[in-house]
Amino acid sequence: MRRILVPAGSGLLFAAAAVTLAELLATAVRPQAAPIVAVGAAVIDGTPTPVKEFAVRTFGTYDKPLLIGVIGLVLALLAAGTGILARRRPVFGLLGPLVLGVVGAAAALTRPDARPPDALPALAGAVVAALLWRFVPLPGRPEPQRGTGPTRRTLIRNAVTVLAGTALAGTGAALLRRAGAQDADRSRAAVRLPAPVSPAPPLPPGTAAGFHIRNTDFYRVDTALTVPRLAADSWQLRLHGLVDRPVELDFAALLDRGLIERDITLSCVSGEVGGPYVGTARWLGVPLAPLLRQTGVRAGADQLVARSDEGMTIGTPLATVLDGRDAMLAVGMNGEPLPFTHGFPVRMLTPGVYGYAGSCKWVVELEVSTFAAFDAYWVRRGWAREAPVKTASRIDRPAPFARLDAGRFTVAGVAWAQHRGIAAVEVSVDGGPWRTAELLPTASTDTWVQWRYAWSAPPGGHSLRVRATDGTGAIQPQERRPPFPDGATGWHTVSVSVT
Ligand SMILES: Nc1nc2c(c(=O)[nH]1)N[C@H]1C(S)=C(S)[C@@H](COP(=O)(O)O)O[C@H]1N2
Ligand SMILES: [Mo]
Repeated sequence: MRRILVPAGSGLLFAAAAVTLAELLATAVRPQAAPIVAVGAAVIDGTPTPVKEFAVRTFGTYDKPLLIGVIGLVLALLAAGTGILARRRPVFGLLGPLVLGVVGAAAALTRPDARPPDALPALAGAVVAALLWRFVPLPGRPEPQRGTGPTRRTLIRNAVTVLAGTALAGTGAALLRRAGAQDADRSRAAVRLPAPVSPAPPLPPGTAAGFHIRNTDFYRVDTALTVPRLAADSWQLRLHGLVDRPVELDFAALLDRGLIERDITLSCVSGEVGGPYVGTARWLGVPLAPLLRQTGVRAGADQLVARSDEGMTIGTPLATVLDGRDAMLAVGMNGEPLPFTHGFPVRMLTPGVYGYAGSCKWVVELEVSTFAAFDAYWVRRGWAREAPVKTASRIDRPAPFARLDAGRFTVAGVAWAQHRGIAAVEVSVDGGPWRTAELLPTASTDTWVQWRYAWSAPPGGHSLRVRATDGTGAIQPQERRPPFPDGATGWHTVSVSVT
């Protein structure tokens, strides 16, 4: 047993030293170059979309910590195995770290916006692990000849030294990372957003609670394994491509252009019928269309490609951005600077288009391009190039399988068809005739509409079903279709029992 456990432990110790060193170096190079995170991001990228959806569905927001945990576990098993193998075949002590280092470096280099130095942390970690293994004997190491090897005492002292060095490097990495985060926190705390030159119209009287979703409750969907923490003071936006006058803007210059304030509902194409990936906030931002026009968009361009700091690409039809809707570079959300999770310091926002095709968070680059020349991240994975939001409606009250008392009950929910607006919502009980629900007032076609329906609930099991009609008069389609490739359709149905 000891002949297995001791070399396995040494393998783990070398791996811990290598990964910790790589973490420390990554704080200098850039956080996405840390090997475990880089491998995680590469796994996310390479995972077929249905598997990704399954993971999100099954594990919710825990999908990413879980992925990191699994990668850590696999690495630990490989390291322990290498330690055991290396006891008999010393060459494994060199090969193991180098192979793992190359995997980590390759993962870092396949990040969309990778630069050569991104390979350094993983490679340096691997080289150091191999050197340690070669020159710093730990317990469990093969002895060249009986009796000539270092004493047990030396071996243990070596192990303790490597462990202490690892702890030191780990502490250093944690402190540096914290300093970086504090920098971003400080920058966000220092942001003073000017008052809008064009404020949002006041909410019409009669809007119910829950119209705006609090920032902490707002759904979050992105591929970022670690939330990017950019500082506003060093943020820059590059607007280039098929334009006559490319520009670069910093945060102050962006704010100087004047802000509009709008209530806009954002929704995710991966939302299931009745699902939670939709929310409304009061956004503050710089209108995008005038900025684009000033740069002189060239004839033939039909796509605006947004790139984020961590390498996401999101393509939006130029015609959509320029058609007069309130497409913006948003800097504020519900009265505060954007939260880091929602794109601080700047995100794009395109009302009427699913998030993956119009609302790039942590945006640092806008490229005027063509659909023929470039496929954005999700388009390469089979999702639709253009993604106008489909008309949808949801029953929020009663909850599925609720038990209700017989008598009067107010059925309530939301419906959305951003930029077309909602003209009507109807409710059907037990497949009976459609009855018109009451729509609470709204100020814009870009937001969801709250609705309610007074139901006299008779005892028994019942199903409630909702459908909406959008501003063009089109009824929400009944056919149940999954989110892939351009958004789910179908009527939300809720079963309840009344006693
Ligand atoms: N940089 C970046 N922006 C992104 C994404 C992403 O993964 N990375 N996801 C998009 C998707 S799929 C959606 S639905 C919205 C969600 O925005 P929220 O997280 O602020 O609700 O952001 C979009 N912008
Ligand atoms: Mo999304």
